[in-house]
Amino acid sequence: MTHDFARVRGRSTSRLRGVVLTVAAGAVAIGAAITFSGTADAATTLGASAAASGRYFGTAVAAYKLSDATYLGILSREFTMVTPENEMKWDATEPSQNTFSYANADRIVAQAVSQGARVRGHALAWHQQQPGWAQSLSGTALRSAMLNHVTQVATHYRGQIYAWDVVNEAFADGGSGARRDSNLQQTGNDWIEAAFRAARAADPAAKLCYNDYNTDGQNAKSNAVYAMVQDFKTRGVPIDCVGFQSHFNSASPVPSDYQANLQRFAALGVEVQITELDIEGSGTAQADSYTRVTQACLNVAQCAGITVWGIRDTDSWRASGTPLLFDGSGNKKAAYTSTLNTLNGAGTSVPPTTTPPVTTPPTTPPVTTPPPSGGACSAALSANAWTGGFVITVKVTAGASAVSTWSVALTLPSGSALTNAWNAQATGSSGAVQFANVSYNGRIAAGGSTEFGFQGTGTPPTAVSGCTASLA
Ligand code: 9MR
Repeated sequence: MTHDFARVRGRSTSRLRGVVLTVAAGAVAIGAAITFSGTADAATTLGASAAASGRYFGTAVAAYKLSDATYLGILSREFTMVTPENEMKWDATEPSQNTFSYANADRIVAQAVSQGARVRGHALAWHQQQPGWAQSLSGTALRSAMLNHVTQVATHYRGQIYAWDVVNEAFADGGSGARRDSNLQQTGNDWIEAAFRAARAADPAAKLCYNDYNTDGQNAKSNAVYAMVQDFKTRGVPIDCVGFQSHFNSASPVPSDYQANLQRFAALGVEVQITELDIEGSGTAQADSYTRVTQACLNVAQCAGITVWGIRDTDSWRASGTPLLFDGSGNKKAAYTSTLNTLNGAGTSVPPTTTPPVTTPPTTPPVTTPPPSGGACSAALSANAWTGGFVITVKVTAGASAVSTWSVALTLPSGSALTNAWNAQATGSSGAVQFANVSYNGRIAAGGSTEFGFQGTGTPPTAVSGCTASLA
């Protein structure tokens, strides 16, 4: 486990519970009808059962529901992590520029503290739920406003947040693997890393997450997020965790490679968190899906915990799909029981429900091009490839003199196509393509370097054909 559970409530008793449960499960496995007194207590809440394996179990919370006794009762009994459902979003916390409004979010944080739970902050930068004044900004004014927002809000909650969703839902749906077009994206492709850096500076103790939906299995969108996280890790951009929202229904069921996808992200050196779980349905089918998700988290050492997106079905943003663990009256559903039972198997050798092979793409060693004529710059390429697609990272290094602009050329194999590039302006999408610097990364100090990347379909290029630059 790489994450810090020091603040988990009842940590030492949780460990004891884990031991007792392991014994109990062993007894069951050999068919002995033995009841261990005391084990029932360990197994009766989601939070305590998750804590037995060092994990949390959380829920989204709405401030206006804290006066509902049934709601508050379940919240304080069951959950060890709390996410404000809307109260920490930009429109809620900064309704007018530079005027901050924290009352509702503060109430949720106070409730979390009073019940010994931790808080996931959600969300600092997002294309949705922006205040009107931000929606009307663009360019540098919007970039500055966004960074100021990140700084102010993360500073207000410094030391009180387990993990921040620093950036939410920044990638497009579908097969493009591209960034979502948004006002924030149009301030420059590096807006995400700028937000992460600002958040780290404001609250160094909070884990910083990227959070998204439709990234729960391996697909073009999750591959693009994967490439971004890998790039951030390579370049030292502060990122600690990836949130998988996990909103499921019959049209978008739990993917067969859910666990494998969590695992490949974990292998990048980030914590993985299930951040907004809800599964439409009822009865056994719904219960089984909750079991699969819960077991997947338990099977991935770096999966720190699960948060469901609300308490009762009637609290859900899509209440008609009855996607949660408690019914509208606050009764435990079959999905609750299956989730709890699965958590209580933690520490035993329960086999994963679905373990397709982990298809973490191999990283090819960097291929360095011969020094270009004039020696102004050189470029080294590394590829992550999978069947039908690839992500390339290119490191551009200045020669003995500083450069002010640069351009890298390469040829894509026949049948391959460029779909998306970052930190560079691409010309061409098949065959010979060129990548020129963007405004902020043209200048490279003598001997220094910068990186850009691109994604494509087909087979990856294996070499750069040239790097040219103008001297500064
Ligand atoms: O549950 C939230 C709902 O109350 C809001 O009206 C909605 C506004 O966009 O946001 C919902 O929460 C979203 C979360 O912040 C990000 N991922 C998707 C969630 C469901 O839409």
